[in-house]
Amino acid sequence: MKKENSLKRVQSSELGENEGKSVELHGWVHDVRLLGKITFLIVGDPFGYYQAVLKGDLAEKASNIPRQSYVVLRGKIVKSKSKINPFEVQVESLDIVNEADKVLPLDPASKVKSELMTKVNNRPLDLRDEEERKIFLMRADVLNVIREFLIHKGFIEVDTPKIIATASEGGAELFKVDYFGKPAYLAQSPQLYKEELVLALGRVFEIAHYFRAEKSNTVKHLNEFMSVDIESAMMLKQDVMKILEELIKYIYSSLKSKGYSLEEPNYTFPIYTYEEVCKSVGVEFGNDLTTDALNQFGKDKGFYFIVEWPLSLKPFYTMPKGEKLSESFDLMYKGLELASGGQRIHKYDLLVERLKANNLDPESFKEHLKVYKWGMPIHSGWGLGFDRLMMVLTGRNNIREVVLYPRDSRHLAP
Ligand code: AMO
Repeated sequence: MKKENSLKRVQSSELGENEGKSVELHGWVHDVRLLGKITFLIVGDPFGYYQAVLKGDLAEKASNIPRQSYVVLRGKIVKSKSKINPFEVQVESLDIVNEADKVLPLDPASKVKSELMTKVNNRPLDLRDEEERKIFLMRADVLNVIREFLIHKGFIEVDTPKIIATASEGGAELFKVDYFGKPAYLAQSPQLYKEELVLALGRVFEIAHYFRAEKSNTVKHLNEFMSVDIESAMMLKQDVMKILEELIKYIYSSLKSKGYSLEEPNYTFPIYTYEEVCKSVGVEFGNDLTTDALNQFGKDKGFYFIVEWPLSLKPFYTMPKGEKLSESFDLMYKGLELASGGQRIHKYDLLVERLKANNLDPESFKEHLKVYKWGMPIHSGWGLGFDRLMMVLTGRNNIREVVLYPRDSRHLAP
């Protein structure tokens, strides 16, 4: 019978506390370095790297291991002069548990970065590169921080359906699905549900994936993206703008205290009206602000708001402000739109009027409209593009760099 191995299994971050002990270590071969009769393996695990020193037959065996192979080492932990870890392993036994192919689609140990789509198409291997892994560890940290902030502010996390019967953001851009012979769609946003839920829950938030069938291939659009949405009863536009600004600042300060190096936005986010932006970049009132116009306007700015958009440019549920304008806002970072929101219509008749003005049939919204006859409160909210926020936090220029498996109109795999 095989004898059970009784050695303690330790990870790269636990070497110091186990100095002088014989232990078992797992990991992937990041690099192989030969020096005379000694082989040095640089081994990685999800928590860092360590150096393993092999002599004699073991040195010979280790010298041919393809990089990225998964190995199990047993040996003694001693102090090291290596830069990657102050401790190293003097190896007594080596199992090559899972040998990697000699030629891999990308080399995570290389200083030269692969093409973006090579990285995306081979994501698990790409993540063995510490720099890439850090982006996604940060993503997880940011999600936790957002939840912490919103829960502290009294928001309740909800989860609403992603297969829906009616469009929430207008008719275009919808992915159609066959729902047992009847047409249905993938949700573009949680808009209608989050508004309905404030009727009784007051403050709600949802963090989820949404789907938009836009064909355009840009560095800031995906067909499946993640959004952080809030909606609150008894709040006006300026109240939810304040929450958004506080949230952004809280994310920066929390990340800093977790050791990320970031420059905090220690300023009050400036507010510009849509009209001011139009005048500044020569866009005619009523036209949408193009990427070029926004890049021009935002080039020397950080975070800022654009408020009072024309009603005609905002979805049907947006509260009008006078004849032509709306109680709406976008949060921008330089030329990039990060979030949009505002006050919503809470009156049944006005909502029906606005649906018609947008060429939408109130009949197909009847399940939603009925809620507005049950004492719908004044309410406001926003949707924050989480992937775009990650672009800003990591300083990456392409949304595909901060999404594990991005979906655009050209790529469905992997
Ligand atoms: P909007 O359509 O502006 O508003 O979307 C909100 C935010 O989501 C992000 N976003 C996207 N990110 C990546 N790829 C896309 N295709 C994409 N589309 C949108 C953007 C955008 O600012 N219901 C409203 C929000 C609200 O008023 O509460 C809505 O969906 O960062």
